[in-house]
Amino acid sequence: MDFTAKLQTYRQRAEKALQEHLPLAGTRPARLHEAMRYSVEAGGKRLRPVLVLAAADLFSAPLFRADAAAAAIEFIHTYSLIHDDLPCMDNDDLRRGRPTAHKQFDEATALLAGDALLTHAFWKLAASYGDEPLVTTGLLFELGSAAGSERLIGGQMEDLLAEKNSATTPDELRSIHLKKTAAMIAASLAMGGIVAHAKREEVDTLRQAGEHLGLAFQIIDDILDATADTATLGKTAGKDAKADKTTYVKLHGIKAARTLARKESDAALAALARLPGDTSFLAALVHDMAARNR
Ligand code: GRG
Repeated sequence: MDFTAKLQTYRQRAEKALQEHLPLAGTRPARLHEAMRYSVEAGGKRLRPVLVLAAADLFSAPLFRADAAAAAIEFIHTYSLIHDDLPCMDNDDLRRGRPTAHKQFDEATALLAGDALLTHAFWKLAASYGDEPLVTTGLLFELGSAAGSERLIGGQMEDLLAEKNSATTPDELRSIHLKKTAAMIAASLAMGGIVAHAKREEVDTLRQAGEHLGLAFQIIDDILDATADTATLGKTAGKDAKADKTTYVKLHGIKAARTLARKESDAALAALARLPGDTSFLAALVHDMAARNR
């Protein structure tokens, strides 16, 4: 298996799916649709859509069936980044190597572009899988639960509260990151399985693998914030220490954080090994994310 070539193929497919499912440029109101496209087209690693496609592929779904699900999760992820960057949250100027949406447009437009991407994701799922009501329900359930008040948004709320609480414990931090970061990564793998009609237990295993991968991903994110530079990351580096934020690095130090990341990556690999079929691409992706520098 040529990992780099396969990753490239999935990424290209994800880019096409995003284009196919974004509203056309010039749709009225043009400013709103421009802002939605600006943030989506800024790129990024496309980890979540790649996971949807790779999980669907693992269960031999025709890949075009996974395109709308891959686009939908990236729309939600992008909305969460736009809102996270707003002055009322992280107040950041740089994202995906470009000025953040509220810098490029204005705060109200950025807020609305995020809202619109969030809503658009669910509309696209409902519109794309109408011929398979069980798949539609499964996807809406998975994404709604991952992105809602008990996981992505709840994790963001708890993260904001923890910023002001220097007594955050390692268990509390793990729980925040399970919600804020790992839920969407877990949902990506599960949605690929759902599109491909994987069995319920297999979807559960995909979700478990995703949770561990998501935790490893977040720990690496904390390490990169402390060790990498802004140009490489495409977003402001060193923000956590500046805000004295509770992170894996602050709680455990860089060396122990790396060990924890390895532990979560290993648990993700163990979950993948319980799945049928050739999981070598997903396993290589777990290794690649652990070794990433952005
Ligand atoms: C505002 C509802 C709401 C949620 C915000 C995504 C998020 C939650 C905050 C962004 C800050 C952050 C460090 C989140 C943890 C998840 C994470 C590492 C997001 C960045 O994902 P990448 O690295 O980004 O996959 P790209 O740009 O590559 O897609």
